[in-house]
Amino acid sequence: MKQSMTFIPTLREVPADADIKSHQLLLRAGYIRQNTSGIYSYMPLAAKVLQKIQNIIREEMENAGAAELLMPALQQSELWQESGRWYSYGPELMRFRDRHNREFALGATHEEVITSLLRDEVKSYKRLPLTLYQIQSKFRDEKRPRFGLLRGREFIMKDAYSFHSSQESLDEVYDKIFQAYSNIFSRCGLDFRAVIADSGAMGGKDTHEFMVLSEVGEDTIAYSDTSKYAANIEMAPAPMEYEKSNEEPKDIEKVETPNQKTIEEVAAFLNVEKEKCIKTLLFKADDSFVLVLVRGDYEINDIKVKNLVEARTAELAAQEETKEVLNCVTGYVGPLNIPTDVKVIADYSVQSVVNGVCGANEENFHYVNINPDRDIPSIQYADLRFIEEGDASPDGEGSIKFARGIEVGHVFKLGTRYSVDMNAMYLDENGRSQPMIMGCYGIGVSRTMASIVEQYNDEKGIIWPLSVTPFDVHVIPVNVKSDDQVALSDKLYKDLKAKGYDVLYDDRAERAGVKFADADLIGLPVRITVGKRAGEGIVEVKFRRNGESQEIHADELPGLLNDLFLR
Ligand code: 9G3
Repeated sequence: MKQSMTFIPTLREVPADADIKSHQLLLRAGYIRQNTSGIYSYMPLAAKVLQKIQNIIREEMENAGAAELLMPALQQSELWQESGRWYSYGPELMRFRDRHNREFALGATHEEVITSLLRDEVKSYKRLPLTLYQIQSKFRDEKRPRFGLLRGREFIMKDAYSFHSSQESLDEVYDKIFQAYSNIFSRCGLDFRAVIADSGAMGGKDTHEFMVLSEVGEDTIAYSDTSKYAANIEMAPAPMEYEKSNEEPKDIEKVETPNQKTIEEVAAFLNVEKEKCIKTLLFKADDSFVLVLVRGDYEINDIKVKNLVEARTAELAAQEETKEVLNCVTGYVGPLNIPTDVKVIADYSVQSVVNGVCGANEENFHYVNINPDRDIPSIQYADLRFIEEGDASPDGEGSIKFARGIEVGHVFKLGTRYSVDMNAMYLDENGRSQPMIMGCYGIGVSRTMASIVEQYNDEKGIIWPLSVTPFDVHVIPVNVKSDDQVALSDKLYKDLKAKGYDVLYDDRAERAGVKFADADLIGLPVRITVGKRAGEGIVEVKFRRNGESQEIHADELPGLLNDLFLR
């Protein structure tokens, strides 16, 4: 491709509202342009990278036994009403009416569509298992799109769905696709971890997220410093055992703690360690309230609360709700004398509190010498806190460290959540009608491209791995007015293309410095500069990865490229 023919609008300066490397570089190197908040155009170079990533995905999904199809982005609301999600999703689901005033959603995901498609086609267990996938734009009206392609409102996803007549079959396909994902992200050159994850609103049991390690990642991964254990911090189990002091239990006392609300304030005011305090927070789980206790030096994990009480959502109750339910302002809430219909659950760490402090459910008062086993009736203990760095790894090997990650893949065992609601049945070997068992598997394709840039860049620009680079070789004549340089460049362009290399030919009448700066930004793996010694057939080859360069005769190029591209 000649640069005078294609469209690579590079920028000299860093765009103002781009905060992370991949967003800055994809803009500056002319790969993307923002149309409006969270919505981008993929320019020619990005279109080629996306093609390469998608082809890697296609190869691996085919190996895993999945067939590619393409579903509509326009989804009739009736399908989402059948699954109940028309009402459970809020403004994030982009909805509109057609000319006949019928309601539609723009596809945020395709569980409803694929399930309705298969329920009409699959009647017998003999037709299962079936794994289908598509690569298509998805639409989610994010409240705060940010970080360029990492959190957009229109993005490219590979979404796959599998259908089974047994749990074993689902387990088998899940493992195959799990392996396919590992292959895909490895082939893209990414440093990633597969982590145990929470299924969110999707329900179902097993689920893993594929996380690219990056400081700009929104997720926190808890991983063992000596084993392969890794989990989204939302899910990582915290220890159950805690040391308990052997001091004698004393009698409860109510003490005045004027304006002392936080654990820090109360602990300082009463001159006790945070470990001696019990943090009590009221949560709203779906439509009921639950009182959650945790030792003062830990934080409550709302995902664990949600999963324990099997709610769709669980979040901190609002101030006025706390006032209403416990007749007390936050900061003085405690587990004593609370309404009997409010369930009390406590993190295991609370069991280690002896003669502790807790709110008195009365403004400006706390209790001291609380001993949970003695004083707090019907308490249910569970793992409810966030794991912390230094905690023992849940697999018993090593201790936990944190890293930030960008979620580029997520695989789920859905079970029959959609097939029951949408009546997607099949006849089993005994002729009995059964709901299909499902799995679903997603990759953020545009997010994967941005993640690669996050992991492969330097101060001059992008450094594409060979597997996904938009072009293999950048041919740059220093001076397009020199006949020798143009003749040799034309020859190289022709010969290398004939040998199957993707060549970008910078034939622009620009100053050398501009061409070299653009080449560094664009980030192709090999740059061939055709300069003063073109007459002798000598060119300079420079590798973008390590900056090494050498002068060689043009005839030696195919051999050298052969070695590099292993062709
Ligand atoms: C929506 C909106 C946003 C959503 C969803 C639905 C996330 C939604 C979860 C999934 C699960 C899997 C198939 C590919 C892999 C992921 N955000 N999810 O269902 F309507 Cl607005 O998408 N789907």
